[in-house]
Amino acid sequence: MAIALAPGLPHFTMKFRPVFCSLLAALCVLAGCSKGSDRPGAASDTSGAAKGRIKLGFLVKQPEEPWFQFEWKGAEKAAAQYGFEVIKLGVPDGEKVMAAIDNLAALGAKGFVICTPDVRLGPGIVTQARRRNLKVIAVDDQFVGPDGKFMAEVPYLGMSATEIGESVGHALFAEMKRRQWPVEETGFCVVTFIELDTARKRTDGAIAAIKAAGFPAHRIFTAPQKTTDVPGSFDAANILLTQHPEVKRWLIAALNDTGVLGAVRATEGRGFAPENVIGIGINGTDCIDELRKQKPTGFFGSMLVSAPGEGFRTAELLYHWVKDGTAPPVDTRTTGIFITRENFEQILRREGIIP
Ligand code: FCA
Repeated sequence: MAIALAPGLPHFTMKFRPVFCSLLAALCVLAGCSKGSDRPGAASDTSGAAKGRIKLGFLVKQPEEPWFQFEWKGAEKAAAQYGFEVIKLGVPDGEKVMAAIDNLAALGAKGFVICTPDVRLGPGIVTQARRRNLKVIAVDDQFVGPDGKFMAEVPYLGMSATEIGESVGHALFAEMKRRQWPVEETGFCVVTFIELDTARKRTDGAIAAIKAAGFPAHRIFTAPQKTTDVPGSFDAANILLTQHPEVKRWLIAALNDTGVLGAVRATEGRGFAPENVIGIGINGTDCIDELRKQKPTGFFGSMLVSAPGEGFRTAELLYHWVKDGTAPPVDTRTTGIFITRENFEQILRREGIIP
């Protein structure tokens, strides 16, 4: 494997360079969310006991994805530990992001962590946040400026995308070898979303690693997904499978578990038996139900990264920044652990991701 499979999560490699109820209800309507602690878009604690506490927002692009629900859980843990309030909002588009920032300010919040629905919203988010005197930390998807470069002035925490992608490539190749698949009957389906840097780096990493291991370049096929959900990747993979009826066995990679799940569903739809499909995802949070299925599917495993760990750490960094003026590290990267049906319950429990 290209990355060390370190024993505990969260693993943070830091690169320091010098480094209330009606109003809330209105906010939730505006942000397209609902109230309740474990549901997407759940709102903050607005009880009397919470008055006077620091309030921080945690905004995520896809609140329906378990990854982001686990990030929220981590942020709530930090809130409980440090005694601040976390306001969780789903922001699936730019309009919802801007409305959420205004409403956070109206609620008296001092800052927010965000996984933006579009990295090119970065400059607008920063301008709006400054105007409202809110501090911002980007999580998962790094802001991109008008010049196409990352906005290094905005503290960021995210995956070591290339390394994690490479680990997927290595693990796919190793499993293919273990099953003794003839290479000439095998294809590598890579569901891509190149618009997003962290996504492109992950799939590029998987391709580079499998090629370096000796898998032929002409048997690697990319399938661009239009939307980063199961239907988006199902459609992308389905087209690819139709174009390559000669392929008898498929290796599958994508930017995350959701991407691989969609492609695995596509192979099922086209009659591939689970033993002729090896899909390896990234996140480790969005494949729990899949790996718990009694009968194995083509979804073989995932690179687990700690979503609760990322949620906890970003919320904690923001809290210290607001409360003590301690600026967060500008760039923090997390690594992964390979999980399969054999070990996932044990590892997820050990990492405190499931009880
Ligand atoms: C992106 C993906 C998420 C998760 C996160 C770390 O935002 O869309 O599924 O992988 O990076």
